Amino acid sequence: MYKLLKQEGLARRGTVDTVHGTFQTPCFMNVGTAGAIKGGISTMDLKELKCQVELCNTYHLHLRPTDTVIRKMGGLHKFINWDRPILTDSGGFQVFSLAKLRRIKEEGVYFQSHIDGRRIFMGPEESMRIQSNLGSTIAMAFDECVENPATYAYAKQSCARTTRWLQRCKAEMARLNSLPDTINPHQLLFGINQGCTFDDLRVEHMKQIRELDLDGYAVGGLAVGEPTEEMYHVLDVVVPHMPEHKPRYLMGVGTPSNIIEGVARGIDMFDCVMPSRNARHATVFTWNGIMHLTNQCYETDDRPIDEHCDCPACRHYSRAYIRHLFKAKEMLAGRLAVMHNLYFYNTLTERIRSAIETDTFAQFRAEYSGRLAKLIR
Ligand code: PRF
Ligand code: ZN
Repeated sequence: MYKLLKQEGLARRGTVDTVHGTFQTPCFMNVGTAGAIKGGISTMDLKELKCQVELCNTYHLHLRPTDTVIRKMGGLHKFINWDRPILTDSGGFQVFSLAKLRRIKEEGVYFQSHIDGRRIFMGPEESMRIQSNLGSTIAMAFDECVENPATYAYAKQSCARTTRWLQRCKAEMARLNSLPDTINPHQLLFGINQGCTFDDLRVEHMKQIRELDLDGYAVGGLAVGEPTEEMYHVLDVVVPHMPEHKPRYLMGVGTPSNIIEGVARGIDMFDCVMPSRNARHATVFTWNGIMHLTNQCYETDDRPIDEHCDCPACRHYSRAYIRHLFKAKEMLAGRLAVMHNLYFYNTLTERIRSAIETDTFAQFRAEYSGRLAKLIR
């Protein structure tokens, strides 16, 4: 399933084959939480924006419109009209970040819906059944994303439980994939590494879960408030223990420079709400750094957001016009800015891929890792 095509240092250029087609890594997955990218972006738009994989959320789709409705509609791909890979997050993170009144037990998590307060239970089996009803390409294991900071003792017992949950996920996924009427009998399962910022817990947990021989491995529990250097340190420590011939996914990360630094440490897949969320607040990424489009200085600026960008917004509209749309609270403002940012992220990973192919990733990193993080006007 994962093919390693080329390596430069720890940075990997590869492909992931799935029933919904092959995607190229390093890859940025575009976040469509409830089955759509926020900002009014259609799946037709996504193809124009060079999106390879869409990420959707088990938690949100289970609450609304429910996975049974989506199953009746023929599965998530058909429902949202997207024929490329879809990765679904397990709910293990959203339950912890969104739900109210949660209680964690060995069997799973009891919580109240953030929409209507309804009492819900989700454990490893429930998460797998929901993701199987959705029929996504890649299902994520049900994990506990431990809050930062956490005590060593708590992180240790939580990791052990996440491992037991993973064993249950694997068994349930195998059962569901072999049922005669499964939407996607080739659904893949990725395990998730946890352990906060404790090096020995991270490594120990990674060693345990790699024994389960899953289709891919994610690093979870990062970008949850720890300093960036600590996140990079965890990657330095844990990535050498990840299987070489499986895709490696850093969950919920991050800024353009986080992505470059993640690739430099051996990560293949990323996802983040940052490009779409920031865009909706008029913050856009460019090859020279970050811009706030609502600044006065763009009032009569005839240039596109980025002069080196070929996205639909940059091909057709000026900074001055998009700034005006934001000021006038026109829906088109967010839509154009989201299109630009997603195109930027998808082009960033594309440029990273060609840099690794031509052994110029080190130069690319030196040139852009700092530059893309700067605020410009
Ligand atoms: N677990 C899951 N999803 C996630 C995370 C995690 O730890 C994170 C952490 N940044 C983002 N999304 N299941
Ligand atoms: Zn653009």
